[in-house]
Order: sequence, then structure tokens, then C-alpha cells
Amino acid sequence: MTVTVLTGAGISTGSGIPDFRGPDGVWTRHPEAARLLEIDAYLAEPDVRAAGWRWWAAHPGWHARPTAAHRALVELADAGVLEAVLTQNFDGLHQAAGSAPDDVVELHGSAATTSCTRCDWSGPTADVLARVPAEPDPRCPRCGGVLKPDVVYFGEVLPQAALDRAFRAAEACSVFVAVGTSLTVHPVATLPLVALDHGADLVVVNAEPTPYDRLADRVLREPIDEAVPALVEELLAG
Ligand code: CNA
Repeated sequence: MTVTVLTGAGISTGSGIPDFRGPDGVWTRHPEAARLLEIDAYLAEPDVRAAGWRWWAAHPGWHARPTAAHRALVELADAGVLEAVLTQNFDGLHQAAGSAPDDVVELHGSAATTSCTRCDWSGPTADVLARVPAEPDPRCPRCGGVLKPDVVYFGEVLPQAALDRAFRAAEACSVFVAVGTSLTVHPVATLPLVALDHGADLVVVNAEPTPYDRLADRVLREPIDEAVPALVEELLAG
């Protein structure tokens, strides 16, 4: 058995980070917030950038701790059956739980660092956020360009190396587990189909229905913090 796990925002709601589309999701409650992560609006409008930086400054992810679900996935690696953890999350909680950085493929980037959109300057997001009270739209210290957290915004392409690795991991596994993702954001949402096409079993762990439920071998609706540790135990018991 080899297992590839795809995680989405739902695995981190137990850490206090709201998802986007769940019942308490950021966009469910504040649909206008979606614009803060749209690359065209971000690059064109200083007001969007200022609101975006305020959103990041208030983001609960900076103080979040991993849950039992993040930790359970480390056991798959310890048992030698993990192909990869593919994550759409930018919160770093898989690594914080003990997953080896090499095992985690960050498909939508990471909020931990920020880069200039014009030159190759890059630095910790925490340092940029420290400037925000005085500079609502902080600029690159080297060239004055627009800064942006290293998170893939809507309208941007995904990092090719991460995407290639994700497709390889989907092809190689015998069990593909999708956890806490609405499976609606492409191209990541194609990955379960790739795994199924290559003969893997598909397990969906999500409170709400996903487009893949009817193709899945199992659908677990229980809270992720309970369902994932139980599933890992079951998989390892063989
Ligand atoms: P999503 O579209 O918001 O879906 C999350 C899904 O998780 C929903 O269908 C919920 O029903 C489900 N869910 C939430 N909590 C639980 C729970 N405790 N038990 C069971 N099910 C639960 O999120 P996706 O990840 O599918 O969407 C992809 C976006 C969200 C990516 O671009 C991410 O970068 C982005 N995102 C990431 C974070 C983060 O890093 N923690 C937070 C919010 C959004």
C-alpha cells in the first residue's frame, strides 16, 4: 500500500483557521473578501492591497497549532507508506505537526514568506506585516515594487514543480485520500481522478458533499479531527 493525501482548508479549521467555502468559511460570511486574493485586483488597486495586508495581519494562522489530523498523517510517513501530502493550504501546519518538508507539496504556496512581484527580493512575511501599521501598502525594500505573500492568488498559475510532483504522487499511490477540500479548485481538483484512473481507491473525508463523492470508495462525513486518525489507524492495521 502507498498513500497519497490531498488536504484542503478543512483540515485546519480545527486549528482555528476558517476555510473559504464551508458554513463558517471566509467567503461564505464575507463574499467580498475573495477579491483580496485575486491577482489582477491586487496588482492594480492599492486599496485591495491595503485591505489584503490587513487581512493577513489578522489571520489566525500565525498562532495556529496542528491538530490530531495533521499529526496522524505523520504516522503514514513513519510507517513507510506515504507517497506525499499534497496540500492546498498555505498555513505550514503539516510541517509544524512533524511532516518532513520533503513529504509536503505546497500546491498553493506558503504564507510564511513574501516576495517582490518585480525583482527577486524575498523575506519573512512577519517582517513585512510589522511594517503594515505605518505602511498600509508596504513596498519592496530593494526596488519599490509591489510585495505579495508567496501564496498562489486566484488568476496565478500553480508552481509547476509542485504540480508535476502532485500528479506523479496521484499516479503512484494505491490509496488517495482527499481531506477537508471541496474539490472545486482546479487543477488540484483533477488529482483524485488521476488516482482513480491509475487504479487507486479514493477516500473522501469532508463534511459537505464534493463532486467526487459518487466516484469514491468511501466517504467519511465525520469531523476531520476524528475521522483522519481513525482512518490512518485502519489503513496501517491493513
Ligand atoms: P474549501 O473550498 O474552503 O473547502 C473546505 C471543505 O472542508 C468544505 O467543504 C468543508 O465542508 C470541509 N470542512 C471544514 N472543516 C471540516 C471539518 N472539521 N470536518 C470535516 N469537513 C470540514 O477549501 P479547499 O481547500 O478545498 O479550497 C482550496 C483553497 C482554500 C485553497 O486555495 C487554499 O489555499 C485555501 N485556504 C487555505 C487555508 C489554510 O491554509 N488553512 C485556509 C482557507 C483557505
